[in-house]
Amino acid sequence: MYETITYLINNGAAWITLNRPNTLNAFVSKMNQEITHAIKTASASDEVRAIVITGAGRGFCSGQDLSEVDEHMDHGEVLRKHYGPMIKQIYQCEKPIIAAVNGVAAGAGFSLALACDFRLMSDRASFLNAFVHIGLIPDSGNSYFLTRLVGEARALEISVLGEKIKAEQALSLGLATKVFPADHFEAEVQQFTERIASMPTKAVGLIKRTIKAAGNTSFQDYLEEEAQGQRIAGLTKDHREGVQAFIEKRKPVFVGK
Ligand code: T3D
Repeated sequence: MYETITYLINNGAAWITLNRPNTLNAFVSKMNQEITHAIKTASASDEVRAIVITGAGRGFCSGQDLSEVDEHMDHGEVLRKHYGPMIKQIYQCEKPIIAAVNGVAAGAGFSLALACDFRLMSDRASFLNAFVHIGLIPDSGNSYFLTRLVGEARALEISVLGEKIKAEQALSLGLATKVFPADHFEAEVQQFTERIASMPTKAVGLIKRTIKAAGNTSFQDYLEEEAQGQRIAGLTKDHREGVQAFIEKRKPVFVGK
């Protein structure tokens, strides 16, 4: 069904693999569209309780395919039409999204990883805010996410200097959630994903929503967002199961509803 990505569901998780390994999975507009579609599909599926985005071969994603760039291109329109909708779909997704960064994530590939909720990195992976090296500015939500993660001063350094950030450095900067040795990377990602997919999925989505509200609204509006979220969480089967399991002194079995 897809040409530039693969999509499969396994054990409650949707796995989206960027599949243009000869270019380290560079973006072409078809790939933007297919990722957007796959996230939408996963968001709507009752089977899916976590989403993983990773890359085929030795790279995660090298950003825009530079062989497709020419001087007649309106970069603003490319963003409005292709990158913006993809990043928005990720940002608005209520299910947890994990970037399994198996190799280099450069340019909009870095932005894609930043838009996700968790960034698991192989110790051979790296981030590169490559835009400045081709005379562009970070796009696809890059500065929005980066500034929130590392603060203005660091975001400026990372964006203007455009230096490669290795996995361990990414971890100490708060850009990576966890770093795993390349040899066990897939197994560790699988295990982490299973853990996330077995959580109370509705509550996780509502946690995402309230944390976003915390950074973007007044305290009064935040308190209202929190009250609305807790009301919804309190009506879930998983809330009842969590309380019941506590009383019965057993591990809860959440169903994501
Ligand atoms: O309209 C708009 O354009 C707006 C949107 C912009 C979004 C953006 O993402 S702009 C930023 C675009 N990306 C870059 O500038 C990164 C370019 N790539 C690199 O700097 C390096 O390739 C990497 C640091 C990512 C990896 O370096 P390395 O040494 O590990 O690998 P390599 O040898 O450079 O690349 C391997 C192959 O992938 C190579 O092809 P070949 O020689 O084996 O046939 C290389 O040409 C290809 N490749 C890597 N990145 C891209 C690419 N091909 C097309 N586009 C790429 N972005």
